[in-house]
Amino acid sequence: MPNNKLLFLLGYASGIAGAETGSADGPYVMQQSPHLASLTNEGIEPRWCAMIKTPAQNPINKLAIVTDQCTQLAQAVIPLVKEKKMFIVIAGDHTSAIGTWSGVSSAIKEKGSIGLIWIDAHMDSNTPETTKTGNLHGMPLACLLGHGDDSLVKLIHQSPKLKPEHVCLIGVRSYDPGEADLLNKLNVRVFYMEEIKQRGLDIIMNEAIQHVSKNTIGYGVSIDIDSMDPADAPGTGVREKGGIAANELCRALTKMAHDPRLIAAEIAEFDPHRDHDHVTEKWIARLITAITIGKM
Ligand SMILES: [Mn+2]
Repeated sequence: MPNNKLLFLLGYASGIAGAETGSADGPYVMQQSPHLASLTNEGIEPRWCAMIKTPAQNPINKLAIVTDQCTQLAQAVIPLVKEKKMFIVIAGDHTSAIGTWSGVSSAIKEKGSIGLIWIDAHMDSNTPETTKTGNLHGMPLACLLGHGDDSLVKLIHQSPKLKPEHVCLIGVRSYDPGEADLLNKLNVRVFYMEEIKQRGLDIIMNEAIQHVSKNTIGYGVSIDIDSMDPADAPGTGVREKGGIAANELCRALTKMAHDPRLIAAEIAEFDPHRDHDHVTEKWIARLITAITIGKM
């Protein structure tokens, strides 16, 4: 349809940075999804422009592989940002964020800083010093803030990619003490799940958008599937009870659809092997509709 809004999609088919590797298949399932294809009826024309894959050989050096994947993703993102094309990254493990937002910050760095809303059950702000599992998918936000392995922190250009005052987290309900200390020390705004239950996601999202728009030239949103309640969206690796209702998240995201400050979005940690009856897959299509055209 000629009047449809063109939406560029990039897949990050990696699961090696998590405890389980099933999320590597998430982008492929979305690429084939009839629910995603049916967005053309809603006025969205999805166009896949990249699919970054983990090399098939035995992943002996995960850090080197993640660095390589994220470099490829960042390089795919840069021209889209420069041409002001709206895009969404579909991942895979959440290390995608290091590639996505390093690319965005590199593309706009002469003009100013970017803001980022991180919607997640976790903080993803561990460092090699504070992590209990060693899994890199628990570290991407720390890397973007300038803390972590050098190859990820300095990906594409010198760190940090994000200033702490331009970042906020929404939906946090499970975290390690070390990562909470880091975010506290950096004075990053965290909207914990309790605050969302008390005040409502609608108000929180308005505040979050204001927060990340202050002194930035635009903002992005990185959504971990585990931010949603696992009763609604079970298709993810590290489920945490008591999350955001999927329809509430959709409603809140519609605020971004007509906001010229929104640069890009990312949806990570979809594990199709843990999904039931394609329910999470359907929610992802609805999240995309909400962000792209502001419809529920
Ligand atoms: Mn995450």
